[in-house]
Amino acid sequence: MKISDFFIQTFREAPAEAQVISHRLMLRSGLIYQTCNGIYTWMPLGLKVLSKIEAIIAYEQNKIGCNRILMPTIQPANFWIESGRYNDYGKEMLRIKDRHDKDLLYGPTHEEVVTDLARRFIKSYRQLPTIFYQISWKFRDEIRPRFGVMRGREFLMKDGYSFDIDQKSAINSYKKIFFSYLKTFKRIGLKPIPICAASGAIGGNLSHEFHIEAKTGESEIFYDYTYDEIDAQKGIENVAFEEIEKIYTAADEKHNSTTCKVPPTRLKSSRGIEVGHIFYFGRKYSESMNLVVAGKDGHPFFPEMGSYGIGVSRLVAAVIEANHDEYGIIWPDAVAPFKVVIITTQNNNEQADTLAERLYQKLLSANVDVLFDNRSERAGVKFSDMDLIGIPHQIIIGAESVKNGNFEWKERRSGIRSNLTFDETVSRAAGI
Ligand code: P5A
Repeated sequence: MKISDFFIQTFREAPAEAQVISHRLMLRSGLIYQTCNGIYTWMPLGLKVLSKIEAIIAYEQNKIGCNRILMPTIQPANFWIESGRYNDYGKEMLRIKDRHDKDLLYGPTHEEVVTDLARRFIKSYRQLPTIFYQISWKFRDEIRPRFGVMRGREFLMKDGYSFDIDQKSAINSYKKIFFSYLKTFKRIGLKPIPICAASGAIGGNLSHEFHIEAKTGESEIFYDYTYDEIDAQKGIENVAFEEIEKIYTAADEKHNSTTCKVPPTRLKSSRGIEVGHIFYFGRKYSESMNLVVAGKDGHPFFPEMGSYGIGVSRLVAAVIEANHDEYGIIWPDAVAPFKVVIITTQNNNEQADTLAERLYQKLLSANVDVLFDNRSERAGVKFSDMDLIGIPHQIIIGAESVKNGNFEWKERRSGIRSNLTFDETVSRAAGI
């Protein structure tokens, strides 16, 4: 994409009410625009990042056999009356009446809708286990929307729902998602910390939150240092669930410093952003909404269910919280809106323009996601804009390039510069 064709606008300052760094950087680099309180428009640059995160999540979900669907954002109230949650949900639920005076709502989550779907399509134990998922917009009329898309009112969630014949099988599905989530977050370039969110795995509820450490995280998290050691040694996603469960983790009110058995020297406390939350809740919805399936012995039974959420739009903010410096965002390669940017420092120089255009065309044909900053701005303006929007690799065409046809390759994160020939530049870019 040539920047002359790309709708992008950067700002030197963020509004004072934007307090946390990710919110400030998202506004300054024009990723999002606040349409109204807690409700955002995703601008071209922001949408590219959001879509890349979405694609990674969908890929990992499909890989473990989850079925992607798309349920409506608007739901009938009667499902929620059936499940018993209509009144409990309170003011966070946006309630709507249609022209026939029917009660509708903008879905804050989809357990009810998916259970209704299952009671129409899942009739036999042979169809189990089944996992459905979607990536869709939710609305929660949060009392205090804040920090931009971190806590919005309308936000993008990946929500998944599992149906199993019994508890053993349900816990299996739960574990499958648990590990898939660890891999997903790592592929996005983050370090996830699963925090046990409920006690008594067997016989009751099971729940984990996935946190990303950041100074501005809304939750306080505590965990045994062993987690970091094991993760560094083997990668936490390669460790058995039972082993991970033995490592002490707790968030906020669940942590009790007097009863906690981890010695203070091994207890890490930091702040976390909750980017995922998974639940095993048994027959809560299948029973209340009468989802009945024929068993092997011919007897009908209520399937065991779980639900699994990732805050997709919140992840964009979390990635920035974990990847920035004083100049701006530093996107991990996997989710960068563009992987490389071509910057020419030589304005009104035909040779430089020709060289830049030739490189740009070559990178396009090599399928490189490239941005070409072809503005006739001062080099300093281009550098600070590109540092701000965080393209991870910069190819600089300077005075020397015009003479020898070589480029300077600069890594946004480390600042390391190298001199490369035309061909070396192309193959390095194609290899990212
Ligand atoms: C699990 C999937 C659920 O809703 N039902 C379907 C379950 N869980 S949750 O924890 O309430 O939400 C899942 C994830 O969504 C993100 N999230 C938000 N992101 C931005 N703004 C919000 N207001 C918001 N609320 C929740 C979080 O990442 C959460 O883990």
